[in-house]
Amino acid sequence: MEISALTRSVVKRNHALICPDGHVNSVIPGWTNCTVHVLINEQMGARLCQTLITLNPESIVSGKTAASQIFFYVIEGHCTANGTVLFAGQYIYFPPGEEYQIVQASTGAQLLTFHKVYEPLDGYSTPGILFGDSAKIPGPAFLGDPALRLQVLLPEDLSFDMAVNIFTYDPGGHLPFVETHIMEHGLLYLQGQGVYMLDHQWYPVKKGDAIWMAPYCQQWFTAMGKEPAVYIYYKNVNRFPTAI
Ligand code: UGY
Ligand code: MN
Repeated sequence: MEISALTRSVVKRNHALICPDGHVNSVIPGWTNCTVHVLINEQMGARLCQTLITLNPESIVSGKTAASQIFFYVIEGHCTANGTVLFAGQYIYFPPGEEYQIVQASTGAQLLTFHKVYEPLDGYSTPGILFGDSAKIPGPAFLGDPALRLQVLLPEDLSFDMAVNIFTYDPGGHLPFVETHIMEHGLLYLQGQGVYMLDHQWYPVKKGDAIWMAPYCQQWFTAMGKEPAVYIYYKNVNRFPTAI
């Protein structure tokens, strides 16, 4: 029998692991007939928001982006976003001030969102709405290791202040060193399993788990099991690092 008083989820000062067993629904105005789990937000100390939305044919996810841009990624099933049909692995990015509407979803379709307040940059215009397909994004070896592949889903130009990447690790593949960096991450496992080291604590992780890493949360991962481990993650990029 499962013991309901146990979970792998933790919420710490500079990182969190949120596993599906702890999910509780939120009601979001404008997002109707769907189930929403807010996995990461500023209440934790984060400067991004990450949600997981489960849809059905009656679902409507609509609104207008305000200060924050929103990135939607289809994890499973299909839906129609601003008139374009999106299948698993496809995504749409909305900059601030844009109306979005997601309808006609398949039963059980799942969407991941990343939200970040947009920081304009002198000399660069705000990006436009962007559709993409992860199947068409190349996945070169990461730092020369063919066991790790990194796909970069958003253009790497300075008008963007956030990156969304998909990282694939063959079993046994691992980050080449413990990362210690200013950038923050929000992450969702799409496949497989492994062990994450966060701030010198070790966590077994698997498909469906979400992780928040604050700036300077030390991080390392190794993939285990019989299939590649895959996660999609957010990173703030391309802006001046300090107000000092
Ligand atoms: O982009 C990154 O910082 C990435 N290598 N971090 C991570 O996967 N934890
Ligand atoms: Mn990192």
